[in-house]
Amino acid sequence: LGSFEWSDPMLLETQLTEDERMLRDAARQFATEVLQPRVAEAYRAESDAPDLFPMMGQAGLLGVTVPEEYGGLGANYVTYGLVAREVERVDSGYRSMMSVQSSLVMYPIHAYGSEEQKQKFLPGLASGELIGCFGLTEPDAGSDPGGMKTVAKKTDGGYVLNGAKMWISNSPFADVFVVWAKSEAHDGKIRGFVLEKGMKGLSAPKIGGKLSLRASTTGEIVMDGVEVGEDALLPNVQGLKGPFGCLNRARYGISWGAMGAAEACWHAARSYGLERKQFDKPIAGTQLFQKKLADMQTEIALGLQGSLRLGRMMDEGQASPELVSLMKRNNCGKALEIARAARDMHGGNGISDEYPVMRHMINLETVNTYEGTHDVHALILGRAQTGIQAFF
Ligand code: TGC
Ligand code: FAD
Repeated sequence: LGSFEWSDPMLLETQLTEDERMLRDAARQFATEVLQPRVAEAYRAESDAPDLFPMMGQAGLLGVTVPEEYGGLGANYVTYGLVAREVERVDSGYRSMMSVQSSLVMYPIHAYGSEEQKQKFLPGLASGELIGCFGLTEPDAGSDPGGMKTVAKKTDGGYVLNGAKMWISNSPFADVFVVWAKSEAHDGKIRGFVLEKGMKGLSAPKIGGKLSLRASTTGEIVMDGVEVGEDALLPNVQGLKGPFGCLNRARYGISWGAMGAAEACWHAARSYGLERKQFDKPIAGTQLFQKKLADMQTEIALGLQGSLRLGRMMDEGQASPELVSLMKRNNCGKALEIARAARDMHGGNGISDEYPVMRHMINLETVNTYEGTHDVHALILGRAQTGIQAFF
């Protein structure tokens, strides 16, 4: 038998290609040198960070899977997941900024957009010169986006949009708004529209007072008679499968990202336990402490391995939306449990922002909720194995 690598029991490292490792290492360097030094203050101040987008763009973190001809990296989904893991090791909010831009804005423009829309928006989004947001959730339609009230009415040369979106990452400083609305001209079917900052009737007030994901800016999108031309419509998709096609990619990335946050908490708890002494010995030398470390190690090793397998299946075109739900749900739920345990293992210091554990823990409350709550993904999996939908 081989030797045991405590921090990588499944030898994930050996399952990656040289290119994947190289792009992962670049993301790790960016996360360590640029994101890590600013996160504690950004979180405390709940500050906006539009300046991070060009830096992320330059580091190749935006549009990892988008083809190079549109400014992306043209890399595979495994690489995208590895990047999410590195960024979320620092903070879930930073990963949010990155994954909304890549999976929820660049992906739909690339997959469903016209050639003109791709040429117009993708290079700027890849460089971070443009910032994007994705408006699906509404005040009265969260887990059930099919209940949205935003409507697009046909005009002579295009559409007029009315409605409001809620809890939208990046919206207060976004330049490009991918929004989903029921289009009267298409039998009330859900269609995607690309709106631009400055359009008359379009505003995006910030939501303040968030106790979670404070390093990421969240806002509303208010559309009060926003008039757009035909060229704002994403021509190549209709129905809920449009937004869900984007969510499949983002949820997959979150499954990796949540494990990055969990790893940060696990490593912090281990180091803290080796240094902190009580009853004349390191607390890492107690049975209860070691049991918690063993549980963390096990869940993270299994979670990462699951995400890698899902990433390979995505790259081979074999992944199902239900498997994405399984991994998003499992890894978010497990990461949250790990962060809560790590917070406890730090004792009183665990509540201080000098240590990362409580910040990760509170962030993971959001990560466990957005892109489909833990329970909604259970219902997706329950339906897939019984054939009975239990949503209503
Ligand atoms: P249902 O009847 O199941 O499906 C309606 C149509 O959609 C298709 N579809 C999918 N297509 C591709 N991928 C998927 N994952 C799909 N899921 C569904 C389906 O095939 C069907 O197509 P068609 O052609 O037959 O019409 O829909 P339902 O209304 O019963 O939905 C139920 C449910 C619970 C599955 C769904 O609504 C759901 O997943 N709810 C969760 C909502 C959610 O995830 N919202 C995310 C908002 S965005 C966000 O949170 C970004 S945070 C990002 C960040 O900051 O990082
Ligand atoms: P609800 O749907 O009202 O759910 C409340 C509770 O009821 C949950 O526990 C849920 O599991 C449960 N529940 C709901 N339905 C059922 C059911 N049928 N059976 C059993 N239990 C049920 N959205 C975007 O579109 N774009 C974004 O960029 C974005 N960013 C976000 C950023 C942050 C910080 C946050 C907090 C949210 C963001 N969201 C975004 C919204 C997010 O996707 C929603 O909050 C999420 O989908 C849940 O919807 P909701 O908040 O309306 O909760």
